[in-house]
Amino acid sequence: MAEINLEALARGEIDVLAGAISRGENGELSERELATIHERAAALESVSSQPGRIGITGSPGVGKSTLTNLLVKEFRGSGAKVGVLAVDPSSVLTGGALLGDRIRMQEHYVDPGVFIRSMSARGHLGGLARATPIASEILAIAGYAPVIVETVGVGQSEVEVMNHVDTTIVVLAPGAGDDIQSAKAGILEVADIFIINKIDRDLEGAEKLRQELIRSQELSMRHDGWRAPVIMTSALDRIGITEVVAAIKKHQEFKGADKG
Ligand SMILES: Nc1nc2c(ncn2[C@@H]2O[C@H](COP(=O)(O)OP(=O)(O)OP(=O)(O)O)[C@@H](O)[C@H]2O)c(=O)[nH]1
Ligand SMILES: [Mg+2]
Repeated sequence: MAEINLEALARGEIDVLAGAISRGENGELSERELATIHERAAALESVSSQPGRIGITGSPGVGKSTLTNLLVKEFRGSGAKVGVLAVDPSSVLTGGALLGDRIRMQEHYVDPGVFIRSMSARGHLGGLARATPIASEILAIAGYAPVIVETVGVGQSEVEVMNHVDTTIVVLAPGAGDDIQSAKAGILEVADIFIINKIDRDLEGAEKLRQELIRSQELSMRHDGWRAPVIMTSALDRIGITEVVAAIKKHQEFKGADKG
C-alpha cells in the first residue's frame, strides 16, 4: 500500500487526512510511518502557540458535545483550525449506533476549518485506544490545533484514551448521580479541569458538587502540584465558556513550563 503523502497531509488535504486516519484505525500504518507521524507531531507541538490535545470526558448526557461545540467556536474565533475526535468505547457493545446522536456539531460540518471524525471501537477496544492518539497526531500534522477528543464515560478505556491528551476535562452535572462518592475510580486523578455543567437546571446542587470536589482535592494533592479548577457552566446558556478556555490555556502553560 502507498505510504501517506506527508507533504499533502501537511498542506491539509482533506482526503489524504481522512485516509491516513482510516489507515490508523485499521492498524494499516507501518512502523516507519508511525514513527514519522510521531516525530512530526511532536516537533509541531513544541512550536505551536495554540493548545494541543484536549480531552473531554464524563457520563453520558452531561453535555460534553454541547460544550465541545462551544469550544470549537471559541477556538475558531481566534483563527485556529480545530479537530474533533468523538470516541465511543461503548460502541464495542452497540456497534457504534449511538455515535451519531452523540455529535451535536452539525453547524461545523460545513466549516473547512473544522474536521470532525467519530471513532467507534468496532469490537476492539485496544485498537481504539491506539488509533485515537495516532489520529490526533495526524490532525496536528495537517495543521489542526487544538484537537478535542470527546469520549463517553470515565471507565478504564476512557482513562486510557485520556492518557494521550495534554489537558483532560472531566464534565459533571448536578443530579446526574455524579456525586463524588459515586464517581468512578480514577476520575479525580485524571482531571486537569472540572466542569460542572447544567447549572441552569440546579444551581444549588451544582454548588454542592463544587464544594465536594474542592474538599476531595484538598485530601489528595497531586504530585505535579496542579490543582484542577472547578468551572461552573451552562452550555445551554453559554455561561462559563471563556473561563474554560482560559483554564485550558493556563494548564497547558503549566505543563509547558513543567517540561522545561
Ligand atoms: N439544561 C441544560 N441542558 C444541557 C446543557 N448542556 C447540554 N444540555 C443538554 O443535555 C443533552 C445532552 O447533551 P450532549 O452535549 O449531547 O451530552 P453528551 O455528554 O455529549 O452526551 P453523550 O455523548 O451521549 O454522552 C442535550 O439535550 C443538551 O441540549 C446545559 O448546560 N443545561
Ligand atoms: Mg456527546
